[in-house]
Amino acid sequence: MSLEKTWRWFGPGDLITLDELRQIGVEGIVTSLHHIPKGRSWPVDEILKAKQLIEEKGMRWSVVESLPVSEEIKYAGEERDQLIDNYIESIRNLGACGIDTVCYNFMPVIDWIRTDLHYKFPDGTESLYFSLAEFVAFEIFILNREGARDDYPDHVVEKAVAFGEKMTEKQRNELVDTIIVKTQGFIDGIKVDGEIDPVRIFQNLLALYDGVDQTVLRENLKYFLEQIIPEAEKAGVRFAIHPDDPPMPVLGLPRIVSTADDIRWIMNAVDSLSNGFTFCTGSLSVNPVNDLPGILKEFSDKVQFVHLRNTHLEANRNFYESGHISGRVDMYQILKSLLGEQNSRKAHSRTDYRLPMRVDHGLRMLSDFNHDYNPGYPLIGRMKGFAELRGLEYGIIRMLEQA
Ligand code: DNO
Repeated sequence: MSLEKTWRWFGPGDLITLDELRQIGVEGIVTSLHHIPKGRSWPVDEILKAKQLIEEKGMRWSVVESLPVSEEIKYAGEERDQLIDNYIESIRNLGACGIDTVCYNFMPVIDWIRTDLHYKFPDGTESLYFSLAEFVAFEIFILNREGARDDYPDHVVEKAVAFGEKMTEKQRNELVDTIIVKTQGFIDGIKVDGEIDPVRIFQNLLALYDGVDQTVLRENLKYFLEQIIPEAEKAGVRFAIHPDDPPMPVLGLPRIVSTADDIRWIMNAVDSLSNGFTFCTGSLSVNPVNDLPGILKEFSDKVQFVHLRNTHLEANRNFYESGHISGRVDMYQILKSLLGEQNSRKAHSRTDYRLPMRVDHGLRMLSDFNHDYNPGYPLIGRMKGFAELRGLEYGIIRMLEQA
């Protein structure tokens, strides 16, 4: 039995249509109600509208990504309980509509981070790059964050300062646009509307986390899980927390979904199959301490959603995305384990045995250059990854059958 082939689709405004996805062989859609502001509950009629659009095209709404968690829940602001109530209402409504898997994250202030959205390979394709030194320069020279210099190793700060001191106005604007506007705008991250200076928005958000360290953030996550997971169980909805990207503390803030220890802590905080995680190979693989096959082995029964993508790690925690097959992640091993996990769940009569998998990101190539796709989400590059993974999986399944 193959993994369920899913694809992240950004709703009716997506440049890629559901009809096109069907041609590629997509079985299930991963999407969110992007038009509903973060914090509001999702009404049944809105959920059904999206579901119907997808089902009319012969696919199913496999996973919600994301049901965004408001900042107030993460830093325990005054409105936290009200926001959790709204969140629970969304869970009940999703369950009532038959949507059974939800991906979310608990990263303070900023979701995924890249510093270059046009990293060029010699063959003409483009990828996404993260330079820690450039990000630290953003903290020191653009956010003017006190303490940034003390939070990173000296050799990284030196590089950041060398870059920052020579940074032109154009480079500065590009970095702001990349880190705050382009990578966050299309997901459920920071929204920058109109005249407001994105840097100010960012600084104001950061200030709200004053005093939030790893212990506090973990407690806030536990508080949230203790309330939502019992409701998710009742509604028949499984939650899948997404790892931090990149998996390390930044901005002087803790990140608590970066390593095997973190995952263990979260799984123990509330023990339930509804308290699961998204096995995102791309995010986890850029922390050198992470042993992906080991993580998969230890927590395989809690994987509820899979993101497959590969990376290449350089010195100083810099990395770039390297497509799907080649890179740090042993895709053969990972796919083989995931297929084994499905079989074992089936043998144990679990209803959640078929794992939804989406090709995460893709290189920009060929006609992708003629379109303004969301960064990391081009059509042709993702389709190439999709085809590669599908072929690799087919080979593994055949091999297992013959063994
Ligand atoms: C970007 C992704 C994120 C991630 C969400 C999950 O491409 O890494 O959008 O999927 O944070 O909640």
